[in-house]
Amino acid sequence: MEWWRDARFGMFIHWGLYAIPAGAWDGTTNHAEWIRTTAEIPLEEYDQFLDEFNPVKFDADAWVKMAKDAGMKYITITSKHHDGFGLFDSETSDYDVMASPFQRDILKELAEACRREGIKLCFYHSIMDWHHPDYLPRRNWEKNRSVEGAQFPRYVDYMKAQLKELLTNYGDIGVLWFDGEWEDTWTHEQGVELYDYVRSFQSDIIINNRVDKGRQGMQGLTAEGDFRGDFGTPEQEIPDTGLPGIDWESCMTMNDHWGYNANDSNWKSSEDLIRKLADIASKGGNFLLNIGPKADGTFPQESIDRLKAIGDWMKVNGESIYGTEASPFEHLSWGRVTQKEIQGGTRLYLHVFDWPEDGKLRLSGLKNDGIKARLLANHSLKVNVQRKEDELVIELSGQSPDPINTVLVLDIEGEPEVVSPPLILAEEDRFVDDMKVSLQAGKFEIRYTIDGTTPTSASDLYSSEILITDNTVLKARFFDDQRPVSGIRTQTFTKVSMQSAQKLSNLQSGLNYQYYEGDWNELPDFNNLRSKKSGTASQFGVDGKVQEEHFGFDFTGYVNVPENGAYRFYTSSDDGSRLYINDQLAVDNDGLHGMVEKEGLVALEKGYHKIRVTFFEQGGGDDLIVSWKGPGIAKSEMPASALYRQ
Ligand code: FHN
Repeated sequence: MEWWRDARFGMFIHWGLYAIPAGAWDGTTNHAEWIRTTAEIPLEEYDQFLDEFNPVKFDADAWVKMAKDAGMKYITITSKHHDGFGLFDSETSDYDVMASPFQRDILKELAEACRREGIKLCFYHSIMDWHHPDYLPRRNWEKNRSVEGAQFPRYVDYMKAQLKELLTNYGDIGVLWFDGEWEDTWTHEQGVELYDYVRSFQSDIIINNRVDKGRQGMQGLTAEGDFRGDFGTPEQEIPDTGLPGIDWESCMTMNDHWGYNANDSNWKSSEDLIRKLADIASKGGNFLLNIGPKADGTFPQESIDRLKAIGDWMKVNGESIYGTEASPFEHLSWGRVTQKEIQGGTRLYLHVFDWPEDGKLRLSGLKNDGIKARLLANHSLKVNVQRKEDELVIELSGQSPDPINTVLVLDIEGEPEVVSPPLILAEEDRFVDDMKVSLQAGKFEIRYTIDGTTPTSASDLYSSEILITDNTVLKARFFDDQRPVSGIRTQTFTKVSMQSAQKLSNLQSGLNYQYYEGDWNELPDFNNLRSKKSGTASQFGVDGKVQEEHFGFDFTGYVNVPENGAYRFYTSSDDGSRLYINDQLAVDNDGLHGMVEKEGLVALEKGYHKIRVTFFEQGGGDDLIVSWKGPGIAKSEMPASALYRQ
């Protein structure tokens, strides 16, 4: 993994037949690499693109040079996306670039250009295949595409044969980036076997976690268990914090589409992309930034412009990204930090997004001495550093040299010794009667206040749980021999009034539900729709579904809460869901997404409260899990024993 961790920054390329329609079909323009499915194009109609694929302006050297000049160290290109079309010369298929007018092995040309430029070539390969007759399931709208004779194991053999070609005909491959692993026909056992199969051809190759079944939705990290995959794959998102001991790579589009969409003008700014790169590196992750080339083989100009701007920044500041590790600090208001070991100490790179107006950049909780500071871009411009209590105050004169991200270098002796503020450990930030709060013990004493004032050496010394009985602003700070050595942790606790329970009789266990069918991109108003069927269920979930996709549920009933208190409700769903308590929206988890969890807090009196959950599934995986947490209840799936209906 070393080259990959050092690289930190790569180019994703989504390219294939779908670049020809460029997102448009039958009057709609929001398609891209999924167009055969999202526009429900029958196979024979989609295959017309095979005869049109002729990217005469394709120039592998130009692509690789743009990636290299942008500071990218590897390229991950779609050898085959879900539509089944191969960008390479495959002996096992006639559905590849050699069957198109272009008749050149694109991946071969790219492999040679990468070798010339010292860029690692990586392949994205989709397990899901909407073209091969043996792949199952079919798309649910492909009513007239028979499954007669389809044998999934034979498809797996075909996929493995293509992977063998990719792993033996194109030289060293850095990463195999699998995708499309979410359908039920692909199993954990097959994932394990495929991981080992790939490694049998190139023992040093890195394989992402979508080879197996452990990837958790778009947040992309691998679930507990023996799932295969060398790194997690957050998609279109960046984890909130670093993830010690976990390798991960955030993949992201420059606009809203992976494959080329001629109508998509929602481009992220170069500033945003440069800051995202620093943010990701400051959390110890890699950034895989996507290009969707056009049908003629060129990159969109907007992509070229952004690659150039990122490259200009990387030429000056690349060392603050390459080979760095995650920040030793918690969230910083003004920017990010990356770090690298140097002779006798550590080099901290301070990525300053927001230049301090008063010229004083503050860095709290660093106990190390022997600090030397300078601008990365201008070695001669020394920077003065003062220590004020736990803070380092770095004096910056004049305007920011780079308003997007100016990098300062702080060289310190030894490893960084950072004292983050004490953790405030509380079940909730709202309570009904009272609540107990504890502070994380550490090697230093904790002084705290509950009136919102700054803790000093004269403030209360923390020794045991703090009882909160009214609205409170709690502030806590570490002290070493009367001297503050950390910043201040602040948390507000609010006293809330409970919703009254309902007096109910002749209840039965379980829930009522209405089941609907339709094609939605967000939760519809089920009250305005005619349901396909109604029923009862012991718990929330999708067991009552009739078809695999394009369906929804509207569950209603009562939840019996055992104690007065603040309850946190959660829905985890693919796709969207909402949860209401006593007809008030408590959790809004709407939208098209993988299994994503959202939550909400409600203060409730002991007894019965009305609960309603709405849910829809458009396509791909589907599931709905409703959980709760409250007085005496650890976070858990809401049990059938708590659910009632009239
Ligand atoms: O369905 C694909 C999508 O087309 C694209 O390839 C992204 C990029 O990783 N992955 C899947 C969606 O999660």
